[in-house]
Amino acid sequence: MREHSKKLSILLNTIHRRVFRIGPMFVLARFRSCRVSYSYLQRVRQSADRRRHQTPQSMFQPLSESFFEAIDADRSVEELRKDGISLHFDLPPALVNEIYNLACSLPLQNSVRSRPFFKSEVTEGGRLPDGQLVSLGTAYKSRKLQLLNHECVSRVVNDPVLLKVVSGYLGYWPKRLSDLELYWSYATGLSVEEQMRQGNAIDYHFDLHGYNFVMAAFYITDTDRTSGAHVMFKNSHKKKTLPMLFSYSQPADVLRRQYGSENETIIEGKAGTGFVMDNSTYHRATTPESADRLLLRLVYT
Ligand SMILES: O=C(O)CCC(=O)C(=O)O
Ligand SMILES: [Fe+2]
Repeated sequence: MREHSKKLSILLNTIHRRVFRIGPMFVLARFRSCRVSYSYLQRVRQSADRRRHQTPQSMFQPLSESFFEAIDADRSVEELRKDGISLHFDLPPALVNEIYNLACSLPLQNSVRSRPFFKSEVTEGGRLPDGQLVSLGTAYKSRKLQLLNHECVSRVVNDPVLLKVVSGYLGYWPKRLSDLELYWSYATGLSVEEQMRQGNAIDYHFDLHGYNFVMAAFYITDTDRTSGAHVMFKNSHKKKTLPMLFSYSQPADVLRRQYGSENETIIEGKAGTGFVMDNSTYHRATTPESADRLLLRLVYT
């Protein structure tokens, strides 16, 4: 019975994590063809607005300077189309420091704990002073857009080159962020089941965030395969089988057969390392073992 309720709790947590707005989107956005049609409609709508001198409804204000001047936006969009990922969106150390300090100063939350806590209270192994082990700690978990009030975050969100890549890939000017997260993944030694129950996405899955969406993610701490690196399958934004389209996660061996093990890509890098990814690809976090990981993650829709 306990085993049953534990499994149910993992399932509910997974659904909660992945499903933002239940509705037709929940079915339609799984199909690439629907996402492409949605892009087309948005593009038509936005050009009609422009003809009427109306600016598209959007929460983004591109800044004049970019952190990513070295990025060739067209090439990056091509990489996203082909592989589902584009690398080298790296943040400068001073900004990484600011974001790190922000994550140390904000109250953190976790889905299995009602009381917020601070980074300074978490000791080795993800242990809080009352003995509870936490595998995740998210800033502003219930009102994540509040992160935009912090310039170090809003400067990344409104980066002109990033927005150019995002709009180039989506095919229209993004309207809003469907997710904005700054979170620690702690090296706890907790079981896979418990980490998943706490919301750590360590199983291969694809996300659904509205009819069309794309993610940018930045490591704020040095991250390698022992400290929570993100892993994804290149090309897996295409060619999902019907059973894949209608399930949450898939075992690695199924994905290796479908997309080729040479496409399983682990993203490692120093603090600041960033990438843009179509998060309809199969992807997952890995369990941090040697160090805690801090990640800033934006999903544009
Ligand atoms: O933490 C990560 O690296 C992945 C997170 C993720 O895939 C998700 O929250 O859907
Ligand atoms: Fe995900």
